[in-house]
Amino acid sequence: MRDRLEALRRDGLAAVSEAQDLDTLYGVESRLLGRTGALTAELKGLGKLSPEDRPVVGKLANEIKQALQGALEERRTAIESAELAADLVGEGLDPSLPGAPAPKGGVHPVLAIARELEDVFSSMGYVVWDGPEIETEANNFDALNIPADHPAREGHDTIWMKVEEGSPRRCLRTHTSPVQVRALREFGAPLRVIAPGRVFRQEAQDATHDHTFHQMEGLVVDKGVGVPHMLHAMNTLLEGVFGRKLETRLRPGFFPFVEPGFELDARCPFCKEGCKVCKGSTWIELMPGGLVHPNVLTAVGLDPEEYSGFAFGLGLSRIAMLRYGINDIRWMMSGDLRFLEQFQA
Ligand code: FA5
Repeated sequence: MRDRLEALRRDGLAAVSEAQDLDTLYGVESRLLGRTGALTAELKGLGKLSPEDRPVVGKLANEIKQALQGALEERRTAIESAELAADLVGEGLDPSLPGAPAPKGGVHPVLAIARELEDVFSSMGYVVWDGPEIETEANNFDALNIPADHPAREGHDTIWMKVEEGSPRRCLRTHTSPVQVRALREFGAPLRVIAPGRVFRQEAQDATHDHTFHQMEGLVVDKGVGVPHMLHAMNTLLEGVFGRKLETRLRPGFFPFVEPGFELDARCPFCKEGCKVCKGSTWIELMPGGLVHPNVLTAVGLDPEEYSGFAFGLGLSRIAMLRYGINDIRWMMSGDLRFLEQFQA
């Protein structure tokens, strides 16, 4: 029996290595190891051996079975790889053909403008800073001199987070102004900073109002800073975006964190006599600003006798509308590819 087993090993391994395709290999496998295969038959005959021979011959038979199984597996992998390689260079495939074009991404119009402005302001020594979108009530309102019962808190139509009872309140930031507070605490004065970012308000939507939109805060605090510095920064910003002077107007505006406060409006580019974008006025409210209120400086530990500053809050989404001639702000956050694909990089 031992001789028969050795012959089985020799012939079996030879048959495996000679097989050129998977069908032949499968035939060899079933002739050797199948239910009626040669080795299976030998294994069945083990019971007839003497108790002394059985373990020795049994061990040999198992070794041969494993050797054959290993060789079969190795040969199967080799044949499969060879078949794949043959397919790849066969008639079916022309590797010199260009592939299917991958869809190209673009930069969202709001991000494109934010990046341009970051370049303009960085070159003037401004730091680009960011804050979290979930903000504390203290930073979003208190440190900005907005009293607890002030209508400005309601006016922002704040979206409040659920917090455990007794914990400080948190909200989705309603403006980028809390980054003024964060940056002043981080860097102290003198400081020049801009902070582009996403803000949220529970707001009825229309062509110029969305519940989620982008602003860019600007802040300069130093000794002897005044309104002319602010106007220079605002005009530099608009020229940076539009590459030319825009027709603008400045009017008084009220924000608890500035004194005096202003509103900078730009002439509506969509009409001459009033439309749904400018709501008939021919002006679009773009950028409020003013001189930093002494209470804000005090809240971050600065002496308002020593330092002064200006801040502005640009409506980035609205600037993008003007720049690209988009007549409805709701396109910006719509995620609609027909809109976005127009802004390929
Ligand atoms: C503010 O948010 C102040 N934090 C701005 C500020 C900063 C004032 C620093 C003074 C000093 P306001 O709520 O007006 O202000 O919003 C600023 C700009 O954001 C607006 O001029 C407008 O361009 C844009 N904006 C306001 N609400 C919306 C909205 N719902 N959708 C799109 N843009 C909006």
